[in-house]
Amino acid sequence: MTNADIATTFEHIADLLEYQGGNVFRVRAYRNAARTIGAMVESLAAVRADSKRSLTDLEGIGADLADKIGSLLDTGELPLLAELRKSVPAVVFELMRIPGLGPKKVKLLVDALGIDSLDSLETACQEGRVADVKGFGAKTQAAILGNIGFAKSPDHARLLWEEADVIVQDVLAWMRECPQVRQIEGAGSWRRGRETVGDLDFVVDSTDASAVMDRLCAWKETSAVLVRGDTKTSVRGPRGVQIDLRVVDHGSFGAAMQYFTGSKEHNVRLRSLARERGLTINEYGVYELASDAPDDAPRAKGSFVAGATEKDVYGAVGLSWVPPELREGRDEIVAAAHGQLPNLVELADIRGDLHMHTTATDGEDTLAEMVRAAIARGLHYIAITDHSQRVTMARGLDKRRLFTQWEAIDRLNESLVENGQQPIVVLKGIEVDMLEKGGLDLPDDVLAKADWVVASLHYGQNQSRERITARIIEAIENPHVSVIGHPTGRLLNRRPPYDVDIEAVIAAAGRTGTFLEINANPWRLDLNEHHAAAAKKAGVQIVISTDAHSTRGLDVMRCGVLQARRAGLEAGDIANTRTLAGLRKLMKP
Ligand code: DGT
Ligand code: CA
Ligand code: CA
Ligand code: ZN
Repeated sequence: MTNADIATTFEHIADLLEYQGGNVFRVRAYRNAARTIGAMVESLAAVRADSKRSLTDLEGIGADLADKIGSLLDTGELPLLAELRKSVPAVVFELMRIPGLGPKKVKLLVDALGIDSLDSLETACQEGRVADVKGFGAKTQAAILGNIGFAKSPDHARLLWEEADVIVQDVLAWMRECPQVRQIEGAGSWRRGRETVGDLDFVVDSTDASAVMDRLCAWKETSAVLVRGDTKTSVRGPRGVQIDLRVVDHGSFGAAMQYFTGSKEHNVRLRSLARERGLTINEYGVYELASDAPDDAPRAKGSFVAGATEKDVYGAVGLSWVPPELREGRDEIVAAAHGQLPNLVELADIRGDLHMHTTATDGEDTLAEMVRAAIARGLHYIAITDHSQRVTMARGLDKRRLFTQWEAIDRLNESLVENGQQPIVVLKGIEVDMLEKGGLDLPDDVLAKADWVVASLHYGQNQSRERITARIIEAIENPHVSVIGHPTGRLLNRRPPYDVDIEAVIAAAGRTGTFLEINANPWRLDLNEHHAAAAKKAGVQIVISTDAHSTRGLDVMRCGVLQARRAGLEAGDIANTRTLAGLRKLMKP
C-alpha cells in the first residue's frame, strides 16, 4: 500500500467511526494521521524499515496507529476496517457524496427515515419528510434536494482550480456592477489556490444584504437557489457548482474573508493562538476575550479589536498577513509569528517557459505562432520541446525531423535580431521519452546538441515502483537531461500518479543538478505542493513550465506559479525566474 492508500483508509475509518457516533478524539486522531501521511514525501515503508527511526516519531502517530500502519503495509488489510464496514450500510458512502452531508447527518437520516439510496432520499425530500427530522428543517431539505442530482451524476468531481477561476471571475464581474456591493472577494479553497475546488465562497461588504443576494439570484447562470437566509445565500451556478455568498458589515469584512478563506485547520490554529493572547476570533472580528464568553459565541462579549481588513485581523494576534496559499494549517502560523514567512514567487518573476509543443508533433500552433505568442506574453526565452519518436500517437520526432526543426529555430532566432537585440531567445529542445525498458528515446549524441532536454515518462506507467524509479533516476543521471517533466504522471480526477519513490528522485536530482518540473497544466500540477516543498528543502531547483500545446496553453503559467506558492517557493527556488545567462549557470555543464 502506498502512503496515499493508507491516508485514504484512515479517512475512511474516521468517517465510519463518526457515523457510529464514535469518540470525537478517536475520529480526529484518524483524520490527523491521514493528513500527516498525505503530506509525507518519504514512504511509510521506508520510515518503518529504518532501524534508527520509528513511525511514532511522525506527528499524530502513536503506538496504536503505528501498529495499524504496519498491518496495512504487510497485509493491505485491517481487522478494524472490516468490522466497521460490516456494521455500516453501504449507502452511507453514497449519501456522503452529497455536498454538506457528513457522517453525522447521514446517520440521522438513515436512522429516522430508513434511507437506503439516493433515490429514497430524493423522495423523502420531495415529500417533506427530511424537514421534520431533528436538526434539519426546510432550508436544509431544499439544499439536499438541490445537491442530490449533483451527487448522482457519475462524472461529478471537484472543479479544477482553473475551471473554478473562470466562474469566480464571472461572479465577481456580475456582482461588482451592483451598486449596493461595496467590496466583494472570492474566498475558500479557490482563494487558497487548491488544485481542485469543491464549492465557491464569496464575501460581500454591504449594508443591504437583501439587494446583494437578489443580484446573485438574478444572475443568468444561477439555476437554483439552495439556501436563502438573512445574510447568506447559496445558489447553484454553472457546471452544477454551489456558490456560497455571505454579506457582512464593512467593519467585519476582513474577519469574514479570513474566516471563509480557511482552511479550517488554519483557522483552528489561529483561534487557539488568539486565545493564548486573551483574544477570540470569529467571522465578525477579533475581540478581547470576556471571561464568561463561550469559545464559539457568534459575537463574543469582549470589546471589538479588529475586523475591517485581514491585515488588521492577523496583526491583532501578533502575526504578519499570511498569503492564502499557505493557510493549510502546517507551520505558517509559527512562521508568521516569527516574521519568517517566505517571499512567495509571483507570475511577474517568471522570465522563460521551458516546455511546449508545436504542430511538428501534437501542438495546435506552429513554431512561429508559439514564438510570437511567447513574445506577446513578455517572455525572454522559451524552449521548444516536441515529443520524441516513441510517442507515435503524437507523431514524435526522430533524429532527422528534430534536426530539421532545430535548423528552423536557428533561422528564426537570426530573423528576430534587430539592431543587435533579440526580443526572445528560442532554445532548441526536446521532450524525450524514458523508454519502458530503460534508456532514453534518442541517442546521447543527439541530446548533446540540444540546448534544453525535458525527460518524461509516458509509457509503462503500471510498472513496479522499483522499475519506474530506476527509469527516472537513469534519466536524471544522464548528463544531457535538464529537467524531469511532470515527475509523477498524475492527472487530477482522472489518473493517479505512477508508483515512484519520489524521495529518491529528489535526492538524485539534488546530487546531479537536474531540475524538477512543476507542470502548470491545470490537470497535472505535478510536482504537487508537498513534493515541490521537499525538492526545495533538498536544494533542487524547480522549473515551472506550461507544457503548452497551443498559444493559449501558455496562459496556464499562473496555475503553476500558484502551485509553487502553495509549496512555499520563492523566486530563487525557480530556475526560470533567472535570466537566460543565470539559468545556464545553474544547468549541468
Ligand atoms: P472546498 O469548498 O471543499 O474546496 O473547501 P473550502 O476550504 O472552500 O471549504 P468550505 O467551502 O466548506 O468552507 C470555506 C471556509 O470556511 C473553510 O475553508 C473554512 C471556513 N469554515 C467552514 N466551515 C467551518 C467550520 O466548521 N469551522 C471553521 N473553523 N471554519 C470553517
Ligand atoms: Ca469552498
Ligand atoms: Ca462553502
Ligand atoms: Zn509535453
